[in-house]
Amino acid sequence: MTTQQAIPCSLYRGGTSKGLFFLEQDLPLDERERNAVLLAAMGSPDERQIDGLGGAHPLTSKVAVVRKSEKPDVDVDYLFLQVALEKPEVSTNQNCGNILAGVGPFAIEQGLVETSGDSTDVRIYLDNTGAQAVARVQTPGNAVRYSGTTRIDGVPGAAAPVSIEFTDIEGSSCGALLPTGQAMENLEGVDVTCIDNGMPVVLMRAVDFGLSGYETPEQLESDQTLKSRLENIRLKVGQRMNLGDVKAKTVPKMCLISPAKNGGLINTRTFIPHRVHEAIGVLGSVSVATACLIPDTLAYAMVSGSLSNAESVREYAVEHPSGSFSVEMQLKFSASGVVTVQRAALLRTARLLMRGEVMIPEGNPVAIKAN
Ligand code: NQM
Repeated sequence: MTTQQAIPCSLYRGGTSKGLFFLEQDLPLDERERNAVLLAAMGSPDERQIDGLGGAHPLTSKVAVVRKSEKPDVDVDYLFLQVALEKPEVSTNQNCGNILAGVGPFAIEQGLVETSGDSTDVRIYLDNTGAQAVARVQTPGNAVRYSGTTRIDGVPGAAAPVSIEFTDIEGSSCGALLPTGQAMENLEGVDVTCIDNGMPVVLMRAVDFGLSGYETPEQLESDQTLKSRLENIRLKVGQRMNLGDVKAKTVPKMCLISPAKNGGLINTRTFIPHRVHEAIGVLGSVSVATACLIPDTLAYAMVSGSLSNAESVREYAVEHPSGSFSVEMQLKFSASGVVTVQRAALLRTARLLMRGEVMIPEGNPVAIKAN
């Protein structure tokens, strides 16, 4: 017996992130109460998250809430929540493609989706922005298979692939692919490209900050002058990207770009937005790769020459601190030179790490800000 509140949940690694997965029916309906439960489950606010299951980094302080969908041609609805570390804040203002990789396996394990042979396609509605994805999960013998030979940079070892395909993610948070209406502009004395192909991202040249672009996340995080310059730009550009006041928001992401070193398209270091990503987000890399294909962006100038105008499906590798991230994109070129991304697909892996109940202390305070 326990006097704590026990709530069923699963812990998954999804791509290069980790988070708690809940069925919507197991959480309070009231948003403030739900957020209070999630903060307690993670152990926030506390930078070490010592009294909860969070991993003391934004990439391991994530939550997925899943329910059976009532929408046509959709199996499940997925709401992503970012639980802050140092503040009592839970935010729903962004998608997360890494955590998305765990949604298909979770939906099957929880009986929300039936398996259909050796692999099962799970059609997922991303509640945060209204985007849609299809995740293909390995299900031989009607069970989710987690082991396999697929390797992704940023995760040791190999696992079963979860392939994910997105359609129609242009402007998912900002309303337009180039939300400021320009491919490049100068803000606070720095050239920037603002783009949203699934994730709002601001691209800047690393060299414009006196950096090579190949620094480690720790080196960048310890540079307070850099961080405050980036935050200053972020707060201004957030308004221009139709995101409103972004002070307490996790978007836009701030991405320093430099030429690729290992045969990829471009090299990146991404602030998400205050800590530096050990790799790069899924939709974040789709946005960066897309920027590389649009004439007049900062990224295009850095990669031009490596692209062709063929309307074909191609893999684009975005380099990051722990390797590279491959995005397969299908492009359409209009006569006037406008490029549209028709489809983006990529490979992740995911693994169920724990299934059980998370304990919420009695008298858990409800003093929460929801964004
Ligand atoms: O861009 C981190 C992650 C992400 C987001 C972040 C992500 C995406 O790696 O789709 O996956 O940018 O906050 O989990």
